Amino acid sequence: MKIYFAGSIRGGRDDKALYAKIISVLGKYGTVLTEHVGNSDLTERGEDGSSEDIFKRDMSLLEKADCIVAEVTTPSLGVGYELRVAETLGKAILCLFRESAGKNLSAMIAGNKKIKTAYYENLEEIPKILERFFTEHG
Ligand code: 6IA
Repeated sequence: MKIYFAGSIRGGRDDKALYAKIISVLGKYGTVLTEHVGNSDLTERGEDGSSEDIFKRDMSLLEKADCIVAEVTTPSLGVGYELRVAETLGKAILCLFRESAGKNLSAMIAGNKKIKTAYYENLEEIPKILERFFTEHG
């Protein structure tokens, strides 16, 4: 199973530690193609390489992936874009939204029947959510 994990980068790095933890749980189910999303050295300022190269590489990884798992609590244009591309490519899609953060989830995600959205409060709930998703889509 090739898993594309998506999480905010230029949209804000407040949840980067959480991304790293989710990526490590995802390792149980397959290969995470995008481990860099959890890299604590990666900042939102964008001095991290050519945008064109990043775009090309990520779109090619997304094509190769079997599914996409996105942590969507911190809103990110890039993550939203990736989700739409994944939908067009017919990938299985799981979004994770942390209700306790007090943010509002876009209706483009919450209202989309092609996207499974799991609402959670804390990290301890993630293994169960992933187990359910990969049992259905494994
Ligand atoms: O709009 P955002 O930057 O928040 O979009 C975040 C999404 O875009 C993530 O899910 C990533 O898949 C993708 N993305 C954004 N920036 C990068 C990036 N920067 N590298 C890979 N994917 C990215 C540089 C990384 C580096 C190791 C040189």
